[in-house]
Amino acid sequence: MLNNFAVCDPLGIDYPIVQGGMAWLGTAELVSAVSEAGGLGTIGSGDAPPDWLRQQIRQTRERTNRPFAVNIMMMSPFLADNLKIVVEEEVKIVAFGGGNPGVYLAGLKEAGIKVMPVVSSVALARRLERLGADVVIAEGMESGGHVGETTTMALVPQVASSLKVPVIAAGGIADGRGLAAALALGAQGIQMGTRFICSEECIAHPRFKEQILQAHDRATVVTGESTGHPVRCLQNKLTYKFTELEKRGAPTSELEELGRGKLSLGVMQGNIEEGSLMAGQIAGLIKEIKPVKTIIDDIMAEAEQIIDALNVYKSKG
Ligand code: TUI
Repeated sequence: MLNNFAVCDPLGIDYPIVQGGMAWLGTAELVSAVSEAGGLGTIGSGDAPPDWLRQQIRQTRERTNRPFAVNIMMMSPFLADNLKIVVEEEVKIVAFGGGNPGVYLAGLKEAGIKVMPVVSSVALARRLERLGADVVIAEGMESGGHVGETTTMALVPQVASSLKVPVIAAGGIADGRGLAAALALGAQGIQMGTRFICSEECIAHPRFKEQILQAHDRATVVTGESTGHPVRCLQNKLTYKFTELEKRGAPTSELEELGRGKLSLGVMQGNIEEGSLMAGQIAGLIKEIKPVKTIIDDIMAEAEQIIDALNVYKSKG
């Protein structure tokens, strides 16, 4: 049985597996299932309003007594209000994505909240550690959704070598091989999004889950580079249209208009051609919808087996 992960004690979890705080999909159903299974579930507040967030926090607590996190999206129009909600509701762990949360760290620390920012560069990781981040999630460009420019393979060891706090690897991870690899790179755990979308508990539309199961290794594309907010999604009619507009040099306002409301259209309403299907490059590895507990147990067992098996490379004597 693998143990001694430096992220488990501070976060109060059994296994070093975090569920990424996905907008629309990181709801009480998925979050409580991940936390009940011994990982860390994360409510994805995305650009949802404060009432929704409060309700999800309360619903999660009705379903589990285990720790969970709330992800605050830095581009949210409700950023300030949602931060108030996490303090009021006494959430113990806050994750951040999509921007630099530096100015909010001191206030959250004062409220006794553990802070876990997601970063895509060493510079920001260092800055946030200095400001009090408890754990840093280093996310490679293999991830779904808003992405940086560096791969997990290159980013994780560089961040791990630069920080004292534990690092969690994200981007391109969906099985025990990914966990073992992340540990080899100097991380203390993993965060996964796409793998958890294809769980029984995730409320994503079945057609979106099916698109992930059908995906191959090159099924995702990054659009929006011209807007400064590159996003990785499964390729479909929407991404073709977006790419065409970008090639023609369309203004950011037109691109933003095209993107508006498209995430819920894709992931909740199941419009797989016109909607935005945010998913990571590892989608091609995911072949089955499983219960969350099975996903987590399988990953822990597989990682342990791999770590044992790696001993074949040691010479005897
Ligand atoms: O945040 C994510 N992934 C996301 S957020 C999101 S919501 C969205 N919807 C529509 C368009 C765009 C976004 C969907 N997926 N991952 C965490 C993450 N954060 N990855 C990279 C970063 C990041 C990027 C820049 C963190 C900080 C940052 O700071 C820039 C700076 O100011 O230094």
